[in-house]
Amino acid sequence: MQSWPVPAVPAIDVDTPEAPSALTVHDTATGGLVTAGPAEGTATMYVCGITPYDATHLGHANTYLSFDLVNRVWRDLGLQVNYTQNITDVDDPLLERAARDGLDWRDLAASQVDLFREDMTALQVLPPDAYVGATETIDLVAGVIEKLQATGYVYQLDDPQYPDWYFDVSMDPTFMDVSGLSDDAALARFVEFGGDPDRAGKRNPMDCLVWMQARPGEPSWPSPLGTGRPGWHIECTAIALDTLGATFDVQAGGADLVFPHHEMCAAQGHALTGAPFARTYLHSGLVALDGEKMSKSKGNLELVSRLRRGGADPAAIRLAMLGHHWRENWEWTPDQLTAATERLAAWRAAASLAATLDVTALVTEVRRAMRTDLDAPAAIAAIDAWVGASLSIEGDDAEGAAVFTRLTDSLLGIKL
Ligand code: 5CA
Ligand code: ZN
Repeated sequence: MQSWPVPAVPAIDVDTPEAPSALTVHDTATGGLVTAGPAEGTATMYVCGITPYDATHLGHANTYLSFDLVNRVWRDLGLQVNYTQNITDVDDPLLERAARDGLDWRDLAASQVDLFREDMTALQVLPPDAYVGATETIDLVAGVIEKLQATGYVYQLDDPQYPDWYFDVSMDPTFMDVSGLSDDAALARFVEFGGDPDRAGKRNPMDCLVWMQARPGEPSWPSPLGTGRPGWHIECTAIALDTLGATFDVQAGGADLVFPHHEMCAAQGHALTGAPFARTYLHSGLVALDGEKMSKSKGNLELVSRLRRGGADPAAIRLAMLGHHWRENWEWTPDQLTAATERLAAWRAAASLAATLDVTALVTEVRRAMRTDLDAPAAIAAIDAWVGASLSIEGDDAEGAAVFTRLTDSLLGIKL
């Protein structure tokens, strides 16, 4: 596991009895707002991490920023947070890219993970408590598959060349509870994400691969299932259960992961423990560029690192992304960075005032917005109004600027 120390987040230190006393968020499985996290103690969250074959684009950054808001709202509510993120550091796209570019797949992964961590640090995204690579958990995953084999949930294909192992989706009654998709829609997405519905010998078309026997020239590890490597979904299932236990609070990722990834994780997790996998499933909106979802495979990317190299203040990049509600699909345009840079300058001017307008009402409004489905655009609007007024009217709150600085740092991750 990689060490990634979590920096201190300042307490806002203001009582706001009128703000909601818990976080409610939009849950994919129920399709409505639910309370996420316990009333006290430790909240637990698993966010699906990167496949490190190319640099962090604004779509990835926006997804980790969205769930950073969950982390920050929980902390502001006085909860401890136990947060896990994986690294899919062995998978087809990574191996294909390394082969294409004549690189060792391990070196490619390590360099992209370093760049991701730099970008996240610059953007003030709080790191996970456990940051776990798939290649570090081969034995753990093989053990989980053996457990599923013992209870009949996984089976070995009768294929003389590649007798791979599959999870039988028809065995788990909770399969499809996360996405609620129709069979046709689910099948189309299954294929889009590399599924193999027509492979001979499968019990059900949508059964997913859990252990792939070694292919020539590809990395593999010895295990009781044969020498090979784990499938994608079972990795996240195993790492989440190992680090957070059964029925943790939140599983999260971009909206592209609802099906099949999170559906499979949930069914496998339920099959393993008999309990719900996560209580709540959160999916952030997808970021587009030039009219299409930003994606490494299509190459229509704007990179956090490129914007930073071009002189953008990372706080302004973050503020530009926060201008979109976390569930919105949106398209990146450079003028958003210009507007965010101006907004940041105004906020910084207010943060250096000797006296401001009363800040307590603003703290209440920002907490209310963030605790109600992570409504960062509403929080920003409230701040803009307060900043505008404080800059034009003489206020008498001598503590206002200091509290305001702690408020934006703590809840929005914007350091003034
Ligand atoms: N390693 C898997 C998850 S286990 C994976 O999906 N990796 S990824 O590198 O492709 O994506 C990392 C995260 O960024 C995922 O949560 C994914 O949903 C999200 N993501 C990818 N593209 C976009 C996009 N254009 N907009 C928003 N989020 C995106
Ligand atoms: Zn995942």
